[in-house]
Amino acid sequence: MSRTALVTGALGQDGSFLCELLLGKGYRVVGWGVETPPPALPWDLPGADFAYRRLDLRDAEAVERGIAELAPDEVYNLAALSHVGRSFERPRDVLAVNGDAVVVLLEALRRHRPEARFFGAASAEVFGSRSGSADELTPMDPVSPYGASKAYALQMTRIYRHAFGIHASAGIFFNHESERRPESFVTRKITRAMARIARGTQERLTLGNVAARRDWGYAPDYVEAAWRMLQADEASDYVVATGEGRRVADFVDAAARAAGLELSWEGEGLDTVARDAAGAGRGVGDPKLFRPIHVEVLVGDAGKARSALDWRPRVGFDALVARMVEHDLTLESAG
Ligand code: G4F
Repeated sequence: MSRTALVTGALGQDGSFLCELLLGKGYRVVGWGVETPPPALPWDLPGADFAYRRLDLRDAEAVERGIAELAPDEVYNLAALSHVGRSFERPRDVLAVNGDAVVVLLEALRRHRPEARFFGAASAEVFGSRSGSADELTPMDPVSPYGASKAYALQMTRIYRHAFGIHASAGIFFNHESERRPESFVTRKITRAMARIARGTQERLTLGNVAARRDWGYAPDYVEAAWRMLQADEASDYVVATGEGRRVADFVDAAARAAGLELSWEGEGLDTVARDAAGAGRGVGDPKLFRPIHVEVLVGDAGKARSALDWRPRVGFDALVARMVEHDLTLESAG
């Protein structure tokens, strides 16, 4: 009999890739989310056993009933308010969705389905800025409401594992991107802008802190790690990362090159400008895009996921950027 997986945040970047992965493995998949589904889903394949339900995780009664009725074998919690910058403007909503709602789910499992396996998406933001790379033993020191909400959820996941014996794992995901990323995140903002600049439909790109260094991987690799965590005998926490840190400016350069442009940089901070070969400013600083507190460097050490789960990122930085730019050039050509 096929296993039933519940995926929260099913229509987001990670949720959609995970639904595809699970359907490909023959699971019956139920997605929960707060969005209205588009007429065609990316995983609308013949024979796919998928159902979507609008459900807000802050509604504890609906979650309890939903878990009791569905009796899932695996639960993947990917629902989140995931924008770090915006979390400074909506801290209470962020804590409710990314923190409290995780406890609502874990509590529903404890009461109605304790044998189910649970995956929670934690985040590199739990660490705050690091000078070296972070692993599972690195102390948490979040500096944004988003990071604090994820640190709370991660710790509650550990508590449900140790106190109640729930098979509850957390993936401490570093940045993971794809052609499904919304433009509110810097990578997709850059690749769409470079595609438009190359096609002459956009003049320039505005940016915040281009010196920030991130560890960027490809989202489908990360949801594969989540699935592997729930197949392991023991639940645990795992850093999921590539181990390579690049600056936002490096991402801009790589995306520009992939779109056929060559940029050179001048100035620092707000005065940073990236110019093209003709001297036109194509990347410029915007004070609104700087955050109240910056996390300058986030790089992860995924050694534990490598050895315990046999997990490795398959798509590296250059291939990721090339893939996203190619997708966005095609979008631009299609009009
Ligand atoms: O793309 P970002 O908004 O991602 P951020 O803040 O690193 O968060 C992402 O990764 C986390 C894991 O490390 C996740 F937990 C989280 O949910 C999300 O997926 O920004 C990346 C960097 C930041 O330093 C930001 O300040 O880019 C800098 N940046 C510079 N200009 C910008 C911009 N970020 C955005 N969103 N937009 C800009 O114009």
